[in-house]
Amino acid sequence: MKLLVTGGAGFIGSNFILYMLRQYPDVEITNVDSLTYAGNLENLKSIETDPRYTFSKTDITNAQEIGTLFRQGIDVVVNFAAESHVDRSIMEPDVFVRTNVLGTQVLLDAAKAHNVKKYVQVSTDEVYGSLGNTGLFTELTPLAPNSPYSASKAGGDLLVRAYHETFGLPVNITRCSNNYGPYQFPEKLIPLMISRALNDQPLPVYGDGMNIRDWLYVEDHCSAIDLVIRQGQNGEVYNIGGNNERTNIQIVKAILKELGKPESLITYVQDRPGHDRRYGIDPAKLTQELGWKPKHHFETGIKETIRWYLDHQEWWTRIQSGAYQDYYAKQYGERL
Ligand code: NAD
Ligand code: TDX
Repeated sequence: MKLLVTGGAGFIGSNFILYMLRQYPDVEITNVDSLTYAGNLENLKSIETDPRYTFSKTDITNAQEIGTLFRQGIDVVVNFAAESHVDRSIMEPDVFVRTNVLGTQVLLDAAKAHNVKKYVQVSTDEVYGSLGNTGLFTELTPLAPNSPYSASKAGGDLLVRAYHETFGLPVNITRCSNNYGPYQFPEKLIPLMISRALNDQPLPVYGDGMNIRDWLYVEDHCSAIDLVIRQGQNGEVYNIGGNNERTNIQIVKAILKELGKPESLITYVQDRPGHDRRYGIDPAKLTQELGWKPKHHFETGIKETIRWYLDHQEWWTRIQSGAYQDYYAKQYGERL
């Protein structure tokens, strides 16, 4: 199988490439990534000389270069490439629309022109908006995105759907809940809190800390995508989640406890505008129709993740410089 993975230098994409190369001796992977602030080839150091793996520094909005890459013959496309951080989307929505909407359309056109056997769009539960205290997102929940990030992801999803309906492109859309695990950029809740706690810096908790996210270990997301590639019914959407809802403050306190750091580091800061209150995924379609089962329990997964960040301090301290710092100054000003 010749696989074209976009965004493979990011958090989930790099975990997915490592997972697929471990799983399948005969897979060939081309990783297409423009290396934005979130792309880090260090994540893939262990396989950079693997003959089954090729990297191309290419922007998915560049139709000409994308066309050239598809001409080598591609069986399956998995599109992870995206601007992925909600807070950044509030500051600069335009780059989100460019990559997440226009980039998706460029990939769909190339997939159509070159008759790929499967196109998988890696999307998010955030396209469904926010839940109240009860209920879960199913694949039939109407799209109601609340941030420029989730709106741009929903825009991409709608194009994917349209290319199936109009051109018969063999697509799937996956919508996963919040991921955690190795190589997650330290702007996202869990690695941000781990890295700041280790440096005895205040931990910025938005609003009242009672927003709920549904957490899944990244490798379980990868195994679900692998299954969708092989067994997903064309045109179908699959929700991915491990029934693991936690409030943000629970997560932050668990990290502090594990690291032996005081709760006095917790600092409540102004809420994120448009902050979704609760996400919760109903994964029944994936578990019942395709037989997917997550392997990792949160209690052990979070401990392993904290251990990984402790063992890889160089990885995240190198990231925490330059543009990353400028972004934090803009985001929090003098508050931290
Ligand atoms: P990430 O920000 O860590 O990685 C994104 C990658 O895409 C980076 O390597 C970046 O360089 C690359 N990229 C960005 N713009 C590009 C462009 N124009 N052309 C080529 N490459 C480009 O993101 P992530 O957390 O790994 O998320 C991957 C995908 O999974 C995204 O589509 C995201 O919406 C989705 N998702 C993420 C989560 C989560 O919890 N992180 C949950 C559900 C779905
Ligand atoms: O400093 C923080 N303080 C805080 O309280 C940060 C960065 C976050 N939060 C809160 C906001 C959210 O309720 O923690 C929760 C998780 O925040 P993020 O890590 O920014 O993730 P979220 O906004 O839930 O989106 C993530 O999951 C869905 C990914 O970033 C998306 O790419 C994915 O689609």
